[in-house]
Amino acid sequence: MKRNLIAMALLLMLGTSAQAQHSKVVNQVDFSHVRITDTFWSPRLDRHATVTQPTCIDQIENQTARIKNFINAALVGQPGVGELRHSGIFFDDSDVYKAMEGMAYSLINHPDPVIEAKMDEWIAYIEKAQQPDGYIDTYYILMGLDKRWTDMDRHEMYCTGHMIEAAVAYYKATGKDRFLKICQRMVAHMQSLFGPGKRHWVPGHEEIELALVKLYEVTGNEDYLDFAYWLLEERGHGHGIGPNGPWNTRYYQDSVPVSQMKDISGHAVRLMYLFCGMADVAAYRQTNYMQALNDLWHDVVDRNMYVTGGIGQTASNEGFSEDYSLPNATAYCETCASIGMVLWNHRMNQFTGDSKYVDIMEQAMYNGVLSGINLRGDRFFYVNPLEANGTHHRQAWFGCACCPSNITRFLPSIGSYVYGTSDNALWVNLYIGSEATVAFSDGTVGVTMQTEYPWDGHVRLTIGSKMKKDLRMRIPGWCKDYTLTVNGQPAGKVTTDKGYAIISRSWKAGDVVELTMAMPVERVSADPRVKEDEGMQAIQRGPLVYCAEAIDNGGSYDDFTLTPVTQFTMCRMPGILSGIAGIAADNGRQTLRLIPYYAWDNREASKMKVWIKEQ
Ligand code: FUB
Ligand code: ZN
Repeated sequence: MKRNLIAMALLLMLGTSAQAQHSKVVNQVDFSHVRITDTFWSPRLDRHATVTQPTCIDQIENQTARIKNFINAALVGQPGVGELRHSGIFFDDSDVYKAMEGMAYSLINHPDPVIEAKMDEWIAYIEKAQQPDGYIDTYYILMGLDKRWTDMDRHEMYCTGHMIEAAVAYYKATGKDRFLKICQRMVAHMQSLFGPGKRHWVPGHEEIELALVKLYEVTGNEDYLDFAYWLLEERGHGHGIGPNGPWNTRYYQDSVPVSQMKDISGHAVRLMYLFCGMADVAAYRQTNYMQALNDLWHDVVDRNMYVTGGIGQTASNEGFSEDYSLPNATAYCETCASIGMVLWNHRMNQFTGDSKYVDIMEQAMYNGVLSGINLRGDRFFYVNPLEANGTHHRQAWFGCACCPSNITRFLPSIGSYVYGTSDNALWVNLYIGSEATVAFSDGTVGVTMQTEYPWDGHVRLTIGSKMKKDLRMRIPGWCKDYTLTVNGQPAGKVTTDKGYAIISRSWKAGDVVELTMAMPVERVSADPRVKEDEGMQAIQRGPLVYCAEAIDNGGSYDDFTLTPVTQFTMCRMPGILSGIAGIAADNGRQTLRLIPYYAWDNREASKMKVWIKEQ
């Protein structure tokens, strides 16, 4: 007892918070139970299935050697086979896996035997390329297995992580476990080399950690969880030395143990995946990770995030620079980093039940992520600046194709972000038309959502069966005024908690909840410490950030100034840019026409800016 008191006093003196296992407050309703039926998203998912996915498959299979690498890797060492070399970048396997993850999600909204057969075909190539000891990475199989596991930044575990994510998605979508077994053999190989009492290893690019937790969750094998935890704990102890000498520990997020991280640094995508892995492990192990992530969230969001939800200011490190330094024209804002923001903030919401994380998730999703793909679905941005001179355009593919393959896996996964459950409540996080089957420990409930969001703030939710749960509807941070009704009558006693409006009652089949959120045009100012945005404002409506393109504005593009009397008119334009709501800003002398940021660079080349001069 006395010893405990001394230990507690020491902890208090050191200011170290006690370790804890953090149960999730909100559980995800998995994509496999949510069918999207939405006026904004469904056409995008259709285009994903008919254009984006075939584009990625074609790039992976025909235009580049990504599948060929697997086929060739299976031939290495076979009698009569000459020298074979790897083609492309050393982590190109990850694009195959990310595309496969997207194909698996896509099967929910677009069941397609051809896509499932394509996945089976690719899984067979992967299986054949897998080495007898379980190793699979086409770069090293083709370039020399003697060199494998010699360079911590060569992404072997990164590729494995993406393979696991694809296999888990495929298993959930189809019930088939062949791909999972390939992953399990590779992980067993890694566990034979690395771990307590074996070799140290600090993956240069995080990803494996979050994937191992997914593998644990579908298999129940705690060894995967232990391995994920061990890999996280390897950081910050000087183990991450590559063959060419000490690496830049801040770039690799390896300068202090992860639970002691106080500020963000380095490569933005790596950091997001690290934070996801930390949150995932925190659900099952005693750690300080959630306390650390809470502080780190403020460092990302309050000091280093663009209004589009994009992160990563500089190209040189594909990541962070100085706090409050947010240049617009040279913003990096990699599409993958915005996807990382969605993944991480979703997890933060699950642990806290706080809607401020969904606000950021939504901000990144509707702006920084969506801008990463054109409206036709066949061109991609890697870098998403907030100002452009007319020469920055989306491309069909990239040598380093992390962003196209990330967006093709992200889009069809959106079903996983809409709803949540806890013992006592159904949570509605995103307003996306959908039909869901939500499982609680005491039964399942069907839910239908109809909405014109993000163009309109009206949402209609129909409960499909008896339900004795609270209904928690997220009130977005941007929303200052809303009404809630049940079956056409005022909802009665509505309490609020952490950004959710809560209706407690016994629900019966057919009950209809209507949420109406006022969605005026808002003028947004940056933190005064952001010098690049001084004297300027951005325009936002609902979750969408707007921008001006020169092609819509003639002389107003350069001259227009927002004045105190500027009036805004919103106008639905069904035929323009796949149907948008445009905004006209009228200061009495000139008019500036604005379109959603995600829709820029879909017409002829044009200058673009998000921040507009203010008087
Ligand atoms: O290194 C793998 C991926 O390629 C990173 O996440 C991206 O930033 C790009 O460098
Ligand atoms: Zn990327």
